[in-house]
Amino acid sequence: DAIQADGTGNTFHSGSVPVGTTLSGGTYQLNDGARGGHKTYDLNGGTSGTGTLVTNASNVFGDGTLANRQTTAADAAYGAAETWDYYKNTFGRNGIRNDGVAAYSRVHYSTNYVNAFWSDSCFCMTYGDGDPSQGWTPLTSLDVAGHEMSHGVTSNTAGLRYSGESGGLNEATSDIFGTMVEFYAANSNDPGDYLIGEELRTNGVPLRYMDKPSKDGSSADCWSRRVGSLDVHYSSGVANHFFYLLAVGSGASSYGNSPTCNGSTVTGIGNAKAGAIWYRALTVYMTSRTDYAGARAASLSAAADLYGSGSTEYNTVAAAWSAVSVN
Ligand code: ASN
Ligand code: ZN
Ligand code: CA
Repeated sequence: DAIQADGTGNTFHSGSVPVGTTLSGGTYQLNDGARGGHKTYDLNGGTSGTGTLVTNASNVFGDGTLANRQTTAADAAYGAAETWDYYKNTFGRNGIRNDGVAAYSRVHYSTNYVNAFWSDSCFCMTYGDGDPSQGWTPLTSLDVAGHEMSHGVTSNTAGLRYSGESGGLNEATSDIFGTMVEFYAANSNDPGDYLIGEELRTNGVPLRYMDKPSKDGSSADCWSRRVGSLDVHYSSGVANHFFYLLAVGSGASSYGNSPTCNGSTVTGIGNAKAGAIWYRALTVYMTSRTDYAGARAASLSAAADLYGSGSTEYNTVAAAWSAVSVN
């Protein structure tokens, strides 16, 4: 019979961490029975199917180096577990569909693949190994795992369409909750920040910046009528900037410097309240066609429900949207 056996993962990005495993027929599997039975598979360079379930004779997966192909599998398993726990322990959400059923993860997708993605059709997450010759490490950091799994949550709640302004809101939701997962995990090798993918490049340059999204050279800091014509990973900047201002505020901090678009000053209300407002806005008020004006209305409704209309939290939501030119 299969029994639960908490294992150890020696990851690439997050050091030595616990991973949920199952002992079956004398072999340990990367199969997390405590979190819906989340399994991690090795695609071994393939691009379809599940490849092989990651198993080992001992209950230790990976050695922290890329010479051991179970190392990135441990990263993926850990990221999925922290994301599951974040949603469960913060919002009482029992998995991506809130039905207790796990997704699964696939690592070693294709060759030199510099991306990761969520798929609704397989109900799974997939990670490339990056491209060492271009300075990219495997795409299995905590914030990326949280980002991809959160695409599943968005898909099963608001269903934000992946183009135009709703597409930017979809992407921002993944950056926001990927970041909340990174803070939740409190991993000393990959501590919380408001950068996306800061672990991925050997030169340390992140994919995106929530404090001032335009630092990446392409993302929007402020809403304008043309924002919906940008790639969704750039129109997300407006909502990422909103969230940063709501959580941290506009002043310079150890996390960055976040100038507002209207010259105002915003005092942050912290990650816990900002995250709760965004989660309620996403799961109760947003729909597939919600745009930036609709996101302002949705998050104000959420803040009113949680903290009261006219509360400091409610007023900060209004001020943070105005500070990114969503009026
Ligand atoms: N990693 C990307 C994302 O999750 C993949 C994509 O472009 N959809 O946004
Ligand atoms: Zn995304
Ligand atoms: Ca990060």
